[in-house]
Amino acid sequence: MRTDTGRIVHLADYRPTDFVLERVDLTFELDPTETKVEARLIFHRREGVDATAPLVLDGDDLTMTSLLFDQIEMDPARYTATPESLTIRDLPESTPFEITVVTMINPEANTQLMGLYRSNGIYCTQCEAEGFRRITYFPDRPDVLAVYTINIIADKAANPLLLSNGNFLGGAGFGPDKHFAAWFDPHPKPSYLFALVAGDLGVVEDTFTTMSGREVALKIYVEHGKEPRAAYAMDALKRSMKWDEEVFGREYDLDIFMIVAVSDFNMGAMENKGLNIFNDKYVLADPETATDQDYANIEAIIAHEYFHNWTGNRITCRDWFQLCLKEGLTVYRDHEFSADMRSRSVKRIAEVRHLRSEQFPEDAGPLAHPVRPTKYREINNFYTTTVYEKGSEVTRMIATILGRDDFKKGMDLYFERHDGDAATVEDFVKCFEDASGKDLTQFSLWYHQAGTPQITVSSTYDASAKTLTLSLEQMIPATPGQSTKEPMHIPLRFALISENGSEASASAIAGGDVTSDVLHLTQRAQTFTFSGIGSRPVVSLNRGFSAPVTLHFAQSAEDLGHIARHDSDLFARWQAITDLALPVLTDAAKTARDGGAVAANSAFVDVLLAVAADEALEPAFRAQALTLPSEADIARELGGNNDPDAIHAGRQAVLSAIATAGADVFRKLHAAHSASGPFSPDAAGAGKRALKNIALSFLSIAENAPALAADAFARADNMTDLSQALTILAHRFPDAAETKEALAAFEARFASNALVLDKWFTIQATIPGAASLERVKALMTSPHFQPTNPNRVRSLVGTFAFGNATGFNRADGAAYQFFAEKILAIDPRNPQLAARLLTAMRSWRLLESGRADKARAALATIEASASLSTDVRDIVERILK
Ligand code: 0A1
Ligand code: ZN
Repeated sequence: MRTDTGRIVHLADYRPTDFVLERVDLTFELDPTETKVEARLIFHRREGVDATAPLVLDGDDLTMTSLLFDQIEMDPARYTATPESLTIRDLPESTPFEITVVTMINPEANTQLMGLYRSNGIYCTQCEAEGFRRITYFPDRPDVLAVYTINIIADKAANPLLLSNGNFLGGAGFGPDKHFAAWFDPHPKPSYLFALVAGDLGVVEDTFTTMSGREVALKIYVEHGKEPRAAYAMDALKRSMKWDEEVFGREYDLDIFMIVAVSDFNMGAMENKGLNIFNDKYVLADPETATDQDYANIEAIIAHEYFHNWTGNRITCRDWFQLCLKEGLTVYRDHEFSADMRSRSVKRIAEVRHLRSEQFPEDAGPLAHPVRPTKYREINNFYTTTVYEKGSEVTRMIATILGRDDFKKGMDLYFERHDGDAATVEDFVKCFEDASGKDLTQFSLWYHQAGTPQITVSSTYDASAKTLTLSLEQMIPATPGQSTKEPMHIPLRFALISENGSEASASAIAGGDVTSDVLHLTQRAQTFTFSGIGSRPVVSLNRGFSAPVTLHFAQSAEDLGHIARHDSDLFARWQAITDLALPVLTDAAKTARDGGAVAANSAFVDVLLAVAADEALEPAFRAQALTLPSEADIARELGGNNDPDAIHAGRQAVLSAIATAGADVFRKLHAAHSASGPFSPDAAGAGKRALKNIALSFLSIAENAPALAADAFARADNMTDLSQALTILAHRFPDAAETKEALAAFEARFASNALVLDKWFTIQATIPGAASLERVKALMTSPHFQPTNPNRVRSLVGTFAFGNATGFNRADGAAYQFFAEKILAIDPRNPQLAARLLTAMRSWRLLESGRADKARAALATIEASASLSTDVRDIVERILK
């Protein structure tokens, strides 16, 4: 484990390497505990670099067994090798030279899952961000691009499959029991895109013919017997390849594209050139074992990793500060892909829910950082929703400001100008400026200023002058290291909706820049005047969530109801429903806290039920509308001194009021969508199931009995319906006999399917209430729980900490202490996993003081540990600061 050195990396210190790497030849002799890695590296000194400058290579926990210089053993006086670096002196001034380094590594003992490790008997690698240096000494940074040749030698019976990046060169037997394979990747790449896989796996094969007529072999490798569950991933891959050609003009560039699913993986998946490695959770699906959400995730992540081939691999990042250059852009691309494959508005609603529940709290708390940070202590901690999701929103805003055509021109220019480069955010933005002629200087603040902009809006209508004025003021909150902020360029899509629902057209505008339906807020305070407005319109602002901001716009319930019923932008309709719901829910939380009886506002309930019953609206949208803001949303809205029990109780009371008032509507919806035809994982089928299941949830509340959900559980013919029914049973009726039976039946039926049992862990870990801590502790002793597998840990401990506000924040602080113990136990084994889990405590300051004190004490326990990883130390210190 890398323990903390306190070293901080600054963007301002960037400079190119002293030596240019020309070629990389690696030979792996695989062995579970003693793998030999021979690296032959050809370098030359960069022009202008001091002739005495040594070559310094990165390492992490390495043991070197030999070092040759131009094929001859090197004089030990000329080098210094430590586990963390190899420094070589007295090197030629300008001629190329070859270094041959041999290191010995132990894949079996690699529990961090960085570098070369073994997962269920499969050798695999994870090199982003700094895992390659755990394999061999190397200039392990993204601006060092080279062409790689890879030789793999391994026991033939145990490892019939030997894979690496690029195209297959050939293979043969090697001694009595071994064989070897050689791979060559003609595309220069940084070390973080290196991959190797060896083992015994099943394969699903297909082909794709690219737009220029080349046939590409597609292979998805999974554990034997799981091949049928990879069919959807293959379908998603082919659709991704086609979409990237049609929408971005990007063609695949090798003869083969491979995906390998492994069961131990720290993140979702990895875009290694030509050889993506996936967390098996994001590959395997069939109706019996995967929910609609699983299918949607698989589609999105397969697309995301594939799209990286251009945005990330062909054009990579100069340094890790530029991470959003590949991640924000690639998330934007996968969002657009999913929007094209599914319902655009429903997809947008889901994106915004995710952004608000994950990124907004990050941006408002101690871990806030700019989309393009300027310093880090541990790069692994910067794979954040800010870099990914806010980074995507920033790209989306460029598209909004430029318009479709100029955005496309800018993207084309980026691919043309920077193919083969390790580029920067500035390079990216410049392409859009050059393509459109627009100045994006002010806009670029989105990359540099952290914090979610808060916009206060007011509107006045003057009937005699026929004018509407909109006054807006922006405030960007202070964030760690940034106390003052400059006004940003915020593009707000809008419409003025007249009484009959049509969109009013404004004849003249004063006060600022408005281009078609986008209002450009660029000053701290700005007033826009629209003239020629015959009657008072309702303002629909930030349509489609054109900017990732929070609006404070005191619109009347009538106006919000008008938008909820009439806006042609479905996202805006959903937003209006949310805006109606939030005050009802915050009032309910306050009332519950004071011990009063909660009464849900009937105007809100009427709007909600009208939307639910509106057959003109797609089922998936109606299901989204009926999914009230979460407890975390309510906590955020309340802003501080929060009592999770009161928030939960208030929300439950509002749900009950809706369930009672809408019982007839829900009964009809449930019946109408229950007749199941053949299962299809597409968006239409998923939408119907979502609406049916939310209706079932309200009906179960109205009836206050488990019978309906138990019946649904018994009749379910797919995992979405089954897991939804089980969730209703467990969360609503945790002590009912029906629930116990269903949990036991589920466990028995899926006892051999770890991914499905993760759902069983999650459903139980998120049962509200103080008793859940004991439940989680008991589940950790279950034979299904594997403490070394990240998916298992996340599905039990992670969902408890992130998704069970009442259980995790129980008033006596016992769950915080339990959590601190778990973090300290996981850290030495897998620091990345521990650090990510720990971010669940980032919003502790928003809790009421009793809980906040207990949370701080638990965090202090972690901080006091003498041997923390850099990952955990970085997070705990920032959270406590
Ligand atoms: N680049 C991957 C995410 C990823 C990052 C780090 C990893 O290991 C520490 C693994 C994967 C993506 O965006 O999909
Ligand atoms: Zn990515």
